[in-house]
Amino acid sequence: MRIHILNGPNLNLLGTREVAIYGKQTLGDIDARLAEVAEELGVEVDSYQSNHEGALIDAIHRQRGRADGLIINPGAFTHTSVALRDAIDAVQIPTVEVHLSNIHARETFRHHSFLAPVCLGQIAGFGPASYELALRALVEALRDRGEPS
Ligand code: CA2
Repeated sequence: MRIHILNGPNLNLLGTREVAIYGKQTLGDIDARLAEVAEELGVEVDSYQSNHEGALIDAIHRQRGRADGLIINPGAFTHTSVALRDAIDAVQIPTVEVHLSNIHARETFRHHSFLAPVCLGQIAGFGPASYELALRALVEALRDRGEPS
């Protein structure tokens, strides 16, 4: 089973600034932990980060016929991008939306996600653990659906 992890704009800066909101871990730290969890679960993971909406859309399209599941932190595109939502809807790959922070407890403009309605679910507010929880939940959901392990 192959899971692809996508990270959107500014998440390459994790661990360097805004540590009070997003924590001290870098994206590399998060990827390293996801690799450990993937090994434990017996699945393959790889990840991609871009600050560009079109590059993220291309990355989603590239996963057609490759990934069994997607985990995406769309960053600020969560709240703006109909195009990312359409890309997820188009490829029909089960997707979990993740956020480090609890977007529902922050500014009103962060409460709405354009992607959530086309995702299996959303995990928000657990810091880097949001990604681990998303990976565990997605693998379990795919196995329940009878995806080959
Ligand atoms: O909580 C999340 O994971 C977010 O997706 C993070 C986005 C924000 O726009 C969403 O509303 C919620 C922002 C990521 C910015 O990351 C930074 C990291 C370090 C320094 C500055 C920004």
